Amino acid sequence: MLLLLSLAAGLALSASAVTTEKETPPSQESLHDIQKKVTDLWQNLLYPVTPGNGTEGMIYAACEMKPSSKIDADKPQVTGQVLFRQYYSHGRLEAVFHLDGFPLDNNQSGRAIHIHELGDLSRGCDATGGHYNPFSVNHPRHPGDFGNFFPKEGKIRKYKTNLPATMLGPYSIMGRSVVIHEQEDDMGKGNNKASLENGNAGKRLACCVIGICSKNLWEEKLPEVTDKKKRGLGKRAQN
Ligand SMILES: [Cu+2]
Ligand SMILES: [Zn+2]
Repeated sequence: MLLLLSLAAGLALSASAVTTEKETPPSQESLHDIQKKVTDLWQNLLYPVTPGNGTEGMIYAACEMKPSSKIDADKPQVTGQVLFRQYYSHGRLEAVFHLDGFPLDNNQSGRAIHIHELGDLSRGCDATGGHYNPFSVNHPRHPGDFGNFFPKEGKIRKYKTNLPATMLGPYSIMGRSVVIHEQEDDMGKGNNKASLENGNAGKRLACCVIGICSKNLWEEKLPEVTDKKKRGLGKRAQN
């Protein structure tokens, strides 16, 4: 009898708990908790990089630049790396551009660098598609529109922070490509259709696919691109 009574009481309690749940909208805390669980799920699905494995919650990616097989031999043969890193789960993307193979003349035009939609290098850089444009906006508001880079002594050495692209979640740039163009990006001011799609940056000199990496390359290249004295650029601000 006692057992029956306690069972009945238990049922009544759980019934009232169900009723309360139905009537109360989810709290801010539980919404935040759900959001975190979804982000963690993405993280676990996409990256084998988790806090505690020596990266301190930072996610690293590398893109090993190779000249397009379709580019003429007299054009710059660009090699080097574009490196990315981002704190999980709410950090902003940072990038290191460490590229070689440009003419030694310092008065050459700027070179556009973008993230393109596809990580397919099968036809030189032509199979990488257009600019990665997950939100259907005009150039230069695509997340991977990095603007123009001006080589010095044949090199690009550049560190950028607070970039709008991301390595996390459904709009991750992982597995997509980075493309460097022969010409300067008109930043959407060219008064034609192509300007709002790709900045009229011309031929694709070189490209690469963005992939997960360890922190080793960052530790190697970051001091080199941030140490301006070592690069002989003095105090002059550079794009
Ligand atoms: Cu491009
Ligand atoms: Zn663009």
